[in-house]
Amino acid sequence: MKQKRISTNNLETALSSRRHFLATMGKGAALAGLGIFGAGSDAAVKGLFGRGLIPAAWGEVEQNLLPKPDMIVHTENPFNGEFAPHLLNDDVTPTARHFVRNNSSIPERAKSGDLHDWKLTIDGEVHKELSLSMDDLIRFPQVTMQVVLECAGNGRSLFTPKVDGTPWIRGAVGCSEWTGVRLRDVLKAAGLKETAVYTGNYGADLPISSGEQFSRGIPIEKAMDEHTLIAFKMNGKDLPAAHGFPARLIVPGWIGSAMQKWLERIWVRGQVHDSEKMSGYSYRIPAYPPVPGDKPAENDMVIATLGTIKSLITKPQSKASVKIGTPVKVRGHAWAGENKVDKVYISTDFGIRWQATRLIQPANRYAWYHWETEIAFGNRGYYEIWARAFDDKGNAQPFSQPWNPKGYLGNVIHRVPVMISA
Ligand SMILES: Nc1nc2c(c(=O)[nH]1)N[C@H]1C(S)=C(S)[C@@H](COP(=O)(O)O)O[C@H]1N2
Ligand SMILES: [Mo]
Repeated sequence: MKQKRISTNNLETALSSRRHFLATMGKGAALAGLGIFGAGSDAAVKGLFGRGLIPAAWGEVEQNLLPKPDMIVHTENPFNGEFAPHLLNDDVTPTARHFVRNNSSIPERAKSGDLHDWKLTIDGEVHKELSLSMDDLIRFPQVTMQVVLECAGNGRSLFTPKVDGTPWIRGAVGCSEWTGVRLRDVLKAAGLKETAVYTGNYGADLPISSGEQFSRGIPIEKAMDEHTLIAFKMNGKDLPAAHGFPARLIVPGWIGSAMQKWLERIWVRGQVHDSEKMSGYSYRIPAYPPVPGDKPAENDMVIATLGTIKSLITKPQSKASVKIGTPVKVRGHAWAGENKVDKVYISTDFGIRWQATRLIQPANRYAWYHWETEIAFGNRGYYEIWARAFDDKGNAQPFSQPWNPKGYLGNVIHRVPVMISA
């Protein structure tokens, strides 16, 4: 694990883009090599080339390194990949272990870390249309917080009957540290009209084949929440290409698709945003539990917004084999949308008996909670460790989950098989 960590750190540096530095350092610094030095402390790179000799191309190749090591890659274009739960044990998810979910290709600007001419436009139901450069944006008060980011489709492969879409297992979730400015400060600067009800968020990624550009939105109340951010840093470094360089939304407690990457425009709307990805069966769930396998009418679908109560077992690793009587550390995370996690219970006998775990409070609201306990098995055999989280509003993870046509918001309990030997 120690060894792994080291390579992870290097990778993280390599993945981080070099641009924000360029923006803030002004024109003189727009020499590519200088940007690389500024962005990081990649010991491996410095060791190889020495200060002053790093080729500009190095950073550009490395920062776009996908897949990340040990990633389970579902598709390469668009790029979609996740990690097995035991690789997500860190308190704060390193950039190198954060899943990537793209609906289309990563924009060229993000790949090259180019801020030239980048502007964030705020228009629509505002008194004053804004067109902000990165220099303008970073002048708003900055906020740093850890936030759980989970794809609404995480767990999709666990639905029965099977549903279409990227077959996420359990790893399309992470909790990294994000730095940005409050969306509400920016919206206030533009001056919201009375008629503003929703945002329509647009990024620089264009569709790979046909259809509309990926665009989603959030209600004005959530946009004006003090925790909703326009982020430009992930884990202390400029946003990597894959995670939305140069800016993205962070909408705590909501599904990942609300967190627009490669952000370029926030269109303040006088109605619920009606883009393709807000309509039909996209990021929408039935208003009632349908018969599994049935396709409810489009009119019966409602927009998916909040995340659900959920937990992940990050230790032990699936299929670990352990000797009778040896203490086993069990650990994981839990999160609950906008609610609080109240407790996490585990069972090692298929749900007959349950025991409480020690719950560790989150670093800040919307970060994930951690939980841990130690158990020993008194007999040999095949066991499963089950974890079940409860929130403060009376919700718990189900054993068998209600079905929906696109496999969104799955939160069935996590089960980790272990073999106990004599
Ligand atoms: N512009 C843009 N933003 C986007 C997406 C996208 O395809 N394009 N995918 C969304 C979805 S569905 C998720 S789950 C998150 C994933 O963020 P990550 O790749 O940083 O983990 O980004 C969201 N923001
Ligand atoms: Mo997603």
